[in-house]
Amino acid sequence: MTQTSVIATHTRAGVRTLTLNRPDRLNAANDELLLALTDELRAADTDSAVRVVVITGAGRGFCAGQDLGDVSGRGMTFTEHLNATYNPLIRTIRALGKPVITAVNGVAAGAGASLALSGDIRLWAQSASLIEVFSNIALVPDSGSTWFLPRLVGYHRAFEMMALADRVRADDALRLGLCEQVFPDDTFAQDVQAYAERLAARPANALNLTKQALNAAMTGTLDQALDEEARLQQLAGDHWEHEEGVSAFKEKRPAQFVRDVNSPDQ
Ligand code: LHQ
Repeated sequence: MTQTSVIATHTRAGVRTLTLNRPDRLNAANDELLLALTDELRAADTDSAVRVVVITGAGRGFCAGQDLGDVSGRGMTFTEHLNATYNPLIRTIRALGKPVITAVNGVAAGAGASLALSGDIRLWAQSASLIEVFSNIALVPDSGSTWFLPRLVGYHRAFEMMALADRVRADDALRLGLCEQVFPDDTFAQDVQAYAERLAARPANALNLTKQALNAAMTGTLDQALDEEARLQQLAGDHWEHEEGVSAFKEKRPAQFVRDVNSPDQ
């Protein structure tokens, strides 16, 4: 376990867990936290021992959005602040060459809600909730909420959530497609780790290319998606993982997609 003041980090079985660590403030984000989290994500991306990244929160909150008591960003305009901190963080998550799980252990509000939605996989504790809280302080949803949310729930429900800032609880979040799984509070950390380890055993190169394909398809046409699939499929098919998957199928055994991290082609 390594620890800066704001992000606690530990790695187990190919899973790097980054824990937002300002529990007294429900992990509300200041610049230090946002920049440290972005740095940790970039480090995880280039570390061959890491196959999956988990972002979660310490204590009873996931992230309460911008720390409203911290004025460190206020030497800048709102636009400059977003461009310097939140936007690079969200872009880093979406571009990361490894799956990112947002493990939403408690309330996710404002930019914290955007962060919760930004993962490739979203796992919630039963007591977690999400609030598009921005309009309570007469701001516009940011950090990607205006992009993520209508794609998940449609324009009208997204607008309602943003305009009224009602709390969405886990059962509704699952029904609305804001998360993939809900786990009991008392086993949440273990359940997330087990889920992440299952993902870590999957073919890392193929998942990276799948993420690239889906990201491109989210903003493109069918023609573009077909071309991109054809391009990326070549990269997948040329990789040892594909050969291993086919061999395992023929030999009627489980595929072994995890090799020694020191292996040159890993
Ligand atoms: C907090 C916070 C917080 C500081 C709880 N700050 N202390 C981007 C760029 C530039 C500028 C502006 O914004 C943005 C993006 C954004 O994220 S804007 C949205 C900012 N976030 C909010 O407005 C959320 C404010 N918090 C809340 O509405 C509630 O705390 C929620 C609904 C999250 C949780 O409610 P409760 O479970 O009832 O907890 P609580 O309110 O009692 O909070 C516990 C403590 O955490 C409390 O401190 P205290 O010393 O009284 O125990 C809060 O003051 C503190 N806290 N959020 N964002």
